[in-house]
Amino acid sequence: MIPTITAFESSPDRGQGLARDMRVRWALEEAGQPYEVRLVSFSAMKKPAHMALHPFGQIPTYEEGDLVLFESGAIVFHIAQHHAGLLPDDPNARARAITWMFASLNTVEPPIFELQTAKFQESGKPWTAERMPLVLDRIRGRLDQLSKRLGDADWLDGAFSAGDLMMIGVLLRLKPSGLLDAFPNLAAYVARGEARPAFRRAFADQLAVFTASQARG
Ligand code: GTB
Repeated sequence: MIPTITAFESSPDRGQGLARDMRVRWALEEAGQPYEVRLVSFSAMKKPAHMALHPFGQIPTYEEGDLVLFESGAIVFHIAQHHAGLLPDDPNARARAITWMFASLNTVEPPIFELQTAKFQESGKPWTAERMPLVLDRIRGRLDQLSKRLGDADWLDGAFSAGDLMMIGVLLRLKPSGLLDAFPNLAAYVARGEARPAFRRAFADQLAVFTASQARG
């Protein structure tokens, strides 16, 4: 059964691949799994039909027969469990790859999310300028730790896994900030992810949504 995912109808990042459907598209491409995309507007996301799929009225969602999932991490995990190529067979290596998935979402993404909040939701507040150095320092602290762990390895734990896919998906959100530039091994790690054919196909598909909507005007 071909799954259907949801993505933004008009991409606020102009197709840079920063929205979280990109992780799901990438995982499906790595798995060689065809999929369909249903585009949703911001208002449709909050209507009952979409809220029935996603309790928080967001993208991405994933529908496959009777199964409906939300949360990019859970969706990528589901794909990785059911298709070869994203999780190692060895039980311990598999558990470590899953650990990296959680680390990306629970430990690395939160300070990065704070930056997005400070920039976009709190930009006009009188305390934003004072808060920003703290937000940036917390991100740099996490990047420093991650950079030391990665060292000169290609991937976080042996072969490329869903742990890398999620971690790179999270780090990509920092690209516009330039913060990764201070950590050349992390910048190279992200670039290695972006160079994967599956990433490139996923990126092209989500970019096409933006270019099509731009052409329509
Ligand atoms: N924890 C959930 C997950 O991992 O799936 C979070 C899902 C989420 O934040 N979805 C966002 C959404 O639907 C899109 S990805 N937002 C609409 C809403 O909440 O009403 C976040 C995002 C949005 C836009 C950009 N951008 O344009 O740069 C980047 C990331």
